[in-house]
Amino acid sequence: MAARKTTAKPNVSPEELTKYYRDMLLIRRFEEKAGQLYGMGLIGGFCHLYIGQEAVVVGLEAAAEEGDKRITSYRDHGHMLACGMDPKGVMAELTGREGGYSKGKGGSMHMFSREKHFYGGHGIVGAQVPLGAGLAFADRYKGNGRVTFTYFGDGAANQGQVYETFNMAALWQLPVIFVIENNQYAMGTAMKRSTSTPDIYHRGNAFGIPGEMVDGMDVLAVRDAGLKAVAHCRAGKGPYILEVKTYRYRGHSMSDPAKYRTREEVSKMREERDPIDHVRDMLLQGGHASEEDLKAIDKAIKAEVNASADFARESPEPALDELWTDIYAEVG
Ligand SMILES: Cc1ncc(C[n+]2csc(CCOP(=O)(O)OP(=O)(O)O)c2C)c(N)n1
Ligand SMILES: [Mg+2]
Repeated sequence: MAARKTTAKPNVSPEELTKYYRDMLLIRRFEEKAGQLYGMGLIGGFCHLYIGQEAVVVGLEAAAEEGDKRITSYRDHGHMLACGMDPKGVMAELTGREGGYSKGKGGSMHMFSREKHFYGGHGIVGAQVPLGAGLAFADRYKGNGRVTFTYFGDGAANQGQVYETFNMAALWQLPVIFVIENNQYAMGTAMKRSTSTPDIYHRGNAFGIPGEMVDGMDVLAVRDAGLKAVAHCRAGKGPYILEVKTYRYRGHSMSDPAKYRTREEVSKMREERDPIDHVRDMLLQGGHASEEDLKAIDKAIKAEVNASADFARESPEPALDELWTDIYAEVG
């Protein structure tokens, strides 16, 4: 794949580049494995894969600091892995096992980690947007300098609650980055059939929230935009919008008939814009890694992903009395 203009002279160390490569590849291989386990009947219910969109979370995590928060929709496995949650716990949750992050009771769309400041995993489209502003409100109240990354899709961007949230976030100058993961489809509906303008990064104009468009297939472009947004929030200037243009290679969920786009459209993206191939080319062309080095990384990641699948399969299903636990928070 040809090198892209945006990163012709990248401001990145070989170590950072290798880390982004590794982190994106972990998500890709993990998701492929999840797809396989789903096909084998080991994962029930909904399962929305993130394949193709890896540069978005890896780029933004590179802009985050310890203590920053993240919250997203149901297409959430990539976000969990990128913020350092354990692949074993994620895979075990996908398969509904006791060793999962929600003890096997949440599944793909409902996992959380206080330790990693990951606040879900939300199945209702747009629901995480006001929650993300609430997390940022708490941080603003405490004055702790933390930022919340609130991710949602192009489809969710047409929801009314998003604009109520924009208003409050701007009014109270909340340290929240609204990340619109524009993968160009909302289930089977192409953006041009649902959305009045081709770009949505300016939707904050009416509220005085700055926004910008980012190439979501380029991890460095995402990281740089993330750093700018984070600096804006930490300086107390209020919310920021990043519309990150990306693409999902797989269906909306595992039960997607995929009749709304051509195979050619998907393969063109895969061949010409793949975010992992892009970094791979940069590593090789820059002389920072050899084919053997990259093979070794791939091998180690496959082993890690296989270990997560083995852990998931060996972990028991939750005991029946777990039905009554973790329903209400303990007070006091
Ligand atoms: C309130 C609500 N309406 C409808 C749905 C069904 N639904 C699930 S995902 C989805 C599309 C959302 O698309 P987008 O926001 O672009 O996110 P993507 O799946 O592309 O990541 C819809 C309509 C839902 N879960 N919640
Ligand atoms: Mg979408």
